[in-house]
Amino acid sequence: MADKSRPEQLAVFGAPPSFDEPLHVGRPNVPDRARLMARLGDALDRRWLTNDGPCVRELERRVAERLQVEHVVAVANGTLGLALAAAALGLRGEVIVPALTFVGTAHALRWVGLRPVFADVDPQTYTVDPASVEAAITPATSAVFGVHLWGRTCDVERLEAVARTRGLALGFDAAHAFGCRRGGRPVGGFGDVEVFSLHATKIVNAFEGALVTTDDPGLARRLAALRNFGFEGYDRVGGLGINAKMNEASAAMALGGLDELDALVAAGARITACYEKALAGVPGLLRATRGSDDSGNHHYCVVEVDAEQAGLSRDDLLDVLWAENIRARRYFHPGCHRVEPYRSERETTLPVTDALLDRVMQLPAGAAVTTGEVDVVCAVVRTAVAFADTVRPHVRERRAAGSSRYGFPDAR
Ligand code: T4K
Repeated sequence: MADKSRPEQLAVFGAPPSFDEPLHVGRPNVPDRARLMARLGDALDRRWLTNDGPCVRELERRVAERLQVEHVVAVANGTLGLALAAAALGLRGEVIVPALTFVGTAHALRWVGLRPVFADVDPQTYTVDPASVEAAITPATSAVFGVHLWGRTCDVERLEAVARTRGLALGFDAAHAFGCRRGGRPVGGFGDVEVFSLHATKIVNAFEGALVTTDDPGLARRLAALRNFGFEGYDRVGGLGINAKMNEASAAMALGGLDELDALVAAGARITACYEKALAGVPGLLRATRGSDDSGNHHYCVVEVDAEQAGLSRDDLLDVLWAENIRARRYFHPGCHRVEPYRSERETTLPVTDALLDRVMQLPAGAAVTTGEVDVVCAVVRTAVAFADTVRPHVRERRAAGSSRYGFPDAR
């Protein structure tokens, strides 16, 4: 491991970068290849490649068992999963969501003609604040969709109480929360419906894919029809649908991830522990706490940078990391309420969300990262903060001159 203990050893000052190849935050977990190839081979032999095939059915059955939920409907991706969930619930008008989420949460609702209304989040858990949700309810509101951001579960109990008393549907974007539990219960059975993304960057991935979970048989039936052009049987189209089916290759990939889920969580926990140890005591670098009833999947490492205490802003630190080829990300900047089409539609002020969006940064984490790589990331962070007075003017000068590498066009 290259020595990065002095500022002149940092790549931002011209030293060689820590990594020759980019170290990404979303490096996919790749399951056992032999088993994956065997499953793919079986699918090819069967000549049944999509349309509710055996791998999809096995995935749905096994996930239902694991998550202790009655129905699982596999679909092509999380965005379509959210859109179909909203359509199957028969939502109208406004749906309250946090703005601190991937833009896909809001876009999904918009594609089915709904208006996302943004609520603020809790500064400790980063999930939607039930009090802010209540304040955003209008006569046009039909539902609340919480987001279990970075595997931190929403305040499900308070949101359920709000939904019940105000007569609203309740869904969860559980894109980040496969394998997470709240109060001992697996995420998947909360609210009316939950949607897990199986995008390549998620703990279990299907290349692209998603799972919609519910205990409501009617909802599950509508979801199954919606994902397949509205077909309710041969030649029987019961209504509007779309093609949101999961194919067999995707399901085979997801089954491989599911086989390994416990090991992935355990490996991710080792990475989390490594970050916690190596970053403890670095001034201005905060890790949000987690409630004792909330157990995560250890797929994400998110830190908040307090610029005053660290002597560097989050963006300063990102420039230092990117120069090292460490592709940390400022998810989910600038926030859904500050991107089109939502920005032009209504002025939304969300003090906690806005403050977090200036401070948070996602570091490479999860089972696909090694503890050796984490040691390097942390060494760079520690040196940057320890020599903040030297680093800060330098990176800011580079940024002003347009030489920041963060998000540069050929980032891959
Ligand atoms: N709700 C939430 C809360 C979500 O986070 C997402 C998806 C959704 C809903 C929608 O679910 P899906 O419809 O996607 O199933 C990426 C993903 O495309 C997106 O799926 C994901 N969230 C989001 C958090 O990340 P970008 O625009 O940041 O992608 P990109 O290309 O910059 O890649 C992200 C990082 O992963 C990079 O560091 C590169 C790395 N990467 C990516 C891929 C695809 C790899 O190392 N290997 C890969 O194969 O959106």
